[in-house]
Parts: sequence; C-alpha cells; structure tokens
Amino acid sequence: MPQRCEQMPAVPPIAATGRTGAPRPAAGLAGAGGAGEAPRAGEAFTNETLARMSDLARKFLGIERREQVAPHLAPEDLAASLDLSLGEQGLPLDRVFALLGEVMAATPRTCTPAFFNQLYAGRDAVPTAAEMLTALMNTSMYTYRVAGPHALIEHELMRHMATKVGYAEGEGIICPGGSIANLCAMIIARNEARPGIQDEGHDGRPMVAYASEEAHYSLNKAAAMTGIGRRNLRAIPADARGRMVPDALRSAIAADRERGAEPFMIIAMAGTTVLGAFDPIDDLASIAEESGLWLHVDGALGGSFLVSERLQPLLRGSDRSNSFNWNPHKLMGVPLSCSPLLTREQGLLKKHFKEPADYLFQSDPEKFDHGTMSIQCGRRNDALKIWAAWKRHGDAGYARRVERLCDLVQYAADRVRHDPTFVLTAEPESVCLCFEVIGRQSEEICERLLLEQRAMVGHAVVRGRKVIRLACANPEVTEADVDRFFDHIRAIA
Ligand code: ABU
Repeated sequence: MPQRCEQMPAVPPIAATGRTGAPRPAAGLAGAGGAGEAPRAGEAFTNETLARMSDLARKFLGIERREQVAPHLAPEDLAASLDLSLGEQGLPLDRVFALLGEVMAATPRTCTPAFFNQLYAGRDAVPTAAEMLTALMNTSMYTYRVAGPHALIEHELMRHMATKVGYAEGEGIICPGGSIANLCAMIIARNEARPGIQDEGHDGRPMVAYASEEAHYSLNKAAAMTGIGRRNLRAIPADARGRMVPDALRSAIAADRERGAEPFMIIAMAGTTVLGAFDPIDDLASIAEESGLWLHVDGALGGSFLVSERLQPLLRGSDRSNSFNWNPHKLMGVPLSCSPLLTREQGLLKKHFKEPADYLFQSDPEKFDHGTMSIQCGRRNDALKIWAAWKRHGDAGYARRVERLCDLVQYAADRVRHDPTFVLTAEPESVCLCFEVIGRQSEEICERLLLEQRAMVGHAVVRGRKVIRLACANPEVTEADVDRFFDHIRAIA
C-alpha cells in the first residue's frame, strides 16, 4: 500500500540556498495579470509573450555560438547558481523570463558541433518550429474530435513509415520513447503467444524472449514489467562488430524448448546503442518463422537507414518482422521525443490496447481515435514535427542526411586508424565510433573534455573494456569539427 502523504519524510528543496533566494515582491511593476506581478488565475499567451520567447531563443543561439560546451557543475553548485525554489507567491513576468534565460544558459548544449555524447544531436529548423507550434496548439492525440488534422497526419505518417519497413498493410502509433515502443511490442508478442493473458493474467509457465547481448536495456525493463521476468530474456552472443550470432540464437531456442519453456519473441537490433551494429535481420526472420516466434526490430537508432538505398541493406529482412520501433528524434533531427511503433498487421494495436471509455471515445470514426491503439490516454502531439520535417526533406533529403552521418563516422574512423595515439574498438557499422586512447582511461578523457569545455562525448564498455563512444547524429558537424575533437584529445593525452 502506498504511504499516506503525511507519513512521508519532508523533502528539502533542492535549491534551498539558491543564489537569487526567495521569490521577490513585484515592486513598482504593472497591475494584476500584467508583467509586474503574478496573475490571479491563468495568463494569456500574447504577442508580448512571443516577443519574450523569441528574445530568449535569439540570446540562446548567441550563447551556443560563443560557448559550444556549457560549464559543467556538480549538482549542488548548479542548484546554488540558480533560483530553483518554488514558493507561495508567483513572480513578476520579467523575473520568470530572466530565470528561464538563466536555466537555458546553464543547459548542456546538445545542438553544437562539439556534442558527440548521445544518439541525438543538432537542431533542424522545420521540426523545431513545428514543435514550438505544437505547444501553442496543445493537442492531445487520443481522439479525432480534439486532434483534427493531427490525427490524419499521424495516420499518414505511420502509413509512410510502415511502407518504408516493408509493411504493405501496416499501421503504427507514436510512443513517448523507444523504451515504451519496445515495451508495447513485448506486450503484443506476449498476448499473441498467450491468448487470454489479458483477462486471466500470467499462469506462471515460463515464456522466453531473445535479444543480443548488445541490445538496449529497455528490454530488461520490458521483461520485468510484462511478467516475462528478466531472467527469461536471453542475452545471445554478438560477434566482434556487435551483431547477434544466429547459430547461438538457434541453440538457445532449442535448449529452452528442451527444458519445457516457451520461446515467444526475438528482438533484432537495427543499430545497437554502443557500437551502432545491425543484427542479421533476414537470418533472424528465418529463425522466427521456423520457430513460430514474434520478431520485433528495435530500429530506434537505425530505422532511419530505411530511407537510404545505400544503407537499407543493413536492414534486409525487416519486412519479415512483426513489429518495428523507429525513433526519428535520433538521426532525423526531430526534437525529442518521438518513437513510432509499427506493426505489419493492422488491428493488433487496437486488439491489445483498446479499452472502453465512453466519456472519451464518442461519435467519430474510431479509425482516427488513436487513443484506442495506445498504451497512453492523454498523448502529446509528436506527429506534426516529424511530418513537417519529412515534408521539408522528403525521403531523398533524409537519405542524404543519414549517409552524411555515416560518412562522418568513417572520416573519424580514419583519423583513429591512422594515428598511433588511438586504437579502434570495432569497425563502425553506422553512426557510432568506439575507440581508446592508448595508455589513458577513456572515462578520464571524456571528463577532461567536458570540464575544459572542449567537447561532450560519452564512454561505454565493450567486451570488458571502457571505450570512448563518438556518436554522430548532427549532419551540420564538419570534418574540421571532427579534427578539432581529436586534436583536443591528443592535447589531453
Ligand atoms: N535510447 C538510447 C539512447 C542512449 C544514448 O543516446 O546513448
């Protein structure tokens, strides 16, 4: 039972000692509802708000140009440098916007050419604008009644993306992130394998899923949350480039059947998190078909390669999968977050996620009441930004984008190959390059780069060794930026 609130210990405010201290009185400024003091109730979004917002945005772009890596402070120092405390009285508008500006200035920069830390980066004009407009319209995506054209946009987008996977009759729904999309895929696969489980619950007979040892950690969470159990998610060995070994998968399935467990799902990685590797999806599809298992492709990272004729072969066999997760916020420059889950068969999402709610799903054609296909109720509009971006770039523009990212990584790999300071961890397959600096700890190099405000890059463990993972997700990064990154490391090393 959750504890009653009164019994919970008091949580001290994070910024109890904030530099700017307690909320200030609205001395000498405009009257109620104006810029001077906090409004009594709501506050209209006006042209003035827009002007303030655009002023902040302009200043932030300037900061980014001058300082590509933000100063990195310990949480207590950062908390002390900002007024984060919340109080009884509201603040004057000028003060709130000033605080927003301070927070923005202190925010790690993810859109500059010195950011190689994550599998997303950069700022693309149209989807960024669409995202800001999305907030202005404040649409929830559960029903056609409130979503209007946005429901149709999501429908068209899912149709287009499903076609790219090779699902001629597919459908999809946008999830809040790849982890939730993977969870939903596991729920569908589990329910399909065990009809009745939705009503009766799990009967305890072990069900087993398979993913490579390089697969994303969200699958562990999904196994834990779906009642499959983490121990029943098998980590299948990967080869030197990080790709699942199909024979090892075959043996694992046979061994599980032998001991009376029920294999039900294979998860293929299209772009692993650390090495950016692609499992041999076609081979895994054959195994799934032979064994009668659900095949889900986690293409959170590499799904975007489907738009490029050059890179598409890495995903050969995707059309034979049952479900597919694709995150346009990773390599397609769409603001976080957006993660369509696509299914080959129509009607599955509704079959496994629809629940009646007569106060919500009313008279409109159910086809566009996407809440009946989703794990969520209220759902933010992640469709508009992807759709607007796709309108702008087209398939061809996106092909150029992802190819450019791979070319940049190959350029970086050449730097590593031709410099005795470095050692390459694995041949890069896509947008991640893992390497070490001879005689130096990867973690220490990353820390120094950050503290000296030279670059932001992360580290990971590959085959027991801590390596630097350079992620290229921003096509505006140039070869000169990559050179500068390696020059910084050489200087440190
Ligand atoms: N969803 C995995 C993202 C983690 C990363 O950016 O490295």
